Amino acid sequence: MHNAQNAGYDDWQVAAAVRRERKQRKLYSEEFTFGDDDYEGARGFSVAEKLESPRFAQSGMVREMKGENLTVGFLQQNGFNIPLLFKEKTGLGLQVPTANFSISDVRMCVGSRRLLDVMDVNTQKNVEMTMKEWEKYYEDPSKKKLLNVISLEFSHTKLENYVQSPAIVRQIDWVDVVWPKQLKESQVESTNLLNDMMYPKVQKYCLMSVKNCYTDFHVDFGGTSVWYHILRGSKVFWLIPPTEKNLQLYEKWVLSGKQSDVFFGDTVEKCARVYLTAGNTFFIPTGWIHAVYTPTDSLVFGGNFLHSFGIVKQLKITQVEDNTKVPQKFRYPFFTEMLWYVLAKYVYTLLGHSHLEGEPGREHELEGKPHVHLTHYELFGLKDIVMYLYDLPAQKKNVPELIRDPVALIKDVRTLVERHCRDVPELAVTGVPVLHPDLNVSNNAYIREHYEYYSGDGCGNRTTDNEGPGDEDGGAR
Ligand SMILES: O=C(O)CCC(=O)C(=O)O
Ligand SMILES: [Fe+2]
Repeated sequence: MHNAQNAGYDDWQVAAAVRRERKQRKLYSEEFTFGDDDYEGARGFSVAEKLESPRFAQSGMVREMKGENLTVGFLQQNGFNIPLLFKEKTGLGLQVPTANFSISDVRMCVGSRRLLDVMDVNTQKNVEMTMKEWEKYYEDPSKKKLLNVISLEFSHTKLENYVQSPAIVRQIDWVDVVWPKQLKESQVESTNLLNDMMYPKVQKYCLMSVKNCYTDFHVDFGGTSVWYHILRGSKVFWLIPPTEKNLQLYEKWVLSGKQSDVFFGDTVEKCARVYLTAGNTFFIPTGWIHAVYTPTDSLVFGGNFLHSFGIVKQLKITQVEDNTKVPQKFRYPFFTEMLWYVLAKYVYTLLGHSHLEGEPGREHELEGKPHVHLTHYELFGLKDIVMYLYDLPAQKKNVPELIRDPVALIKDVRTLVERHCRDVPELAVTGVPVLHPDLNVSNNAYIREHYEYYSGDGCGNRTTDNEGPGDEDGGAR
């Protein structure tokens, strides 16, 4: 789930991606002094030493909580700024398979021929292999390389039936609350080919790591927050808060191309180690810089999400990705389109005006309803989105086809911000999210007509059967 993922690009992008990657490689780690197959000595620091060093034995950087206390109300009150650790999954509304779930089970669920982006731990670069080859590697007692699978997104495979993300994530994830539902439902492809992607397909990952894997410091793409559940094995995280200073240092470190010589944790004031074991669930907020070590063979389920309590940082991280020239294929898919949908959904919810093609307004529903207060996270976030979109060059504004009139939408957001600028933070703590998934109805005859061909099998036959009359009724709300 770190940003060496989401491989998948169409033909016209390939050449550019290869060019960028070559450049990138130069930037990231000057040509390798050791053969690619040597994994001893290629690094200028010892992970073993970093695992021991008292320098990273800092406390207070993680908050331990009980599942039942991670609520929308908690986020409205506190935002989501520090990593959260849940020793047990009780109360999180999280569902995972039983602990005996094997790599072979994963293969049966996603298919032997599924292509995986596998990280070569030594080079921190991706190689491709099939699930079948991966299982063979995993079972091989005399491994010659250290390989790590951290970007197997398994939505739309059988595996998705065994994993339900934590309830809080489903309540705030922009994919669930603002992305047009019908578009998401038209997704059939289970790989992460951008060409076939109908929504940001980053919600469900299966991570399979063998003992001694190491993932170097990074920020998850798009400034996404992460949930991360250890089904089996254990993990060690080094965590660094995304202060202005640290993000600046991070950019410098990435651009220096000296990552394999310099342990980034050594260059910042505060960097803390956290040990996670089987049964633990970890939440990493927007922008936190982290590295991960795997002490024992591990199976982890996790997911990435954008949300309304971290908007300002999310945009800041996008800036960091621009500055460090992270290629498109390693970034949050449809990040900019998502911002438009976020604006449209706040306007729809609070002003009642619809800006989406085919969606009726709900002004009448709002008549006589009490004023809804926004948290400062949301209010400042919305202002920041408007500025961000305004500053983008025209060819990068990526207004979704479904947004009828982006200029009118921005105007409405300005009205909204004016109406809410005196909102009282205490009154914004209601326990109910302003953007409610139930308001994200797929009313949408327009989407159906225009995107129908995406949900076919390529022969003009529809292959999804989850668009029953129930869904269409939803549109009449
Ligand atoms: O578990 C790992 O090795 C890396 C996890 C992580 O930070 C990621 O996938 O983004
Ligand atoms: Fe990560």
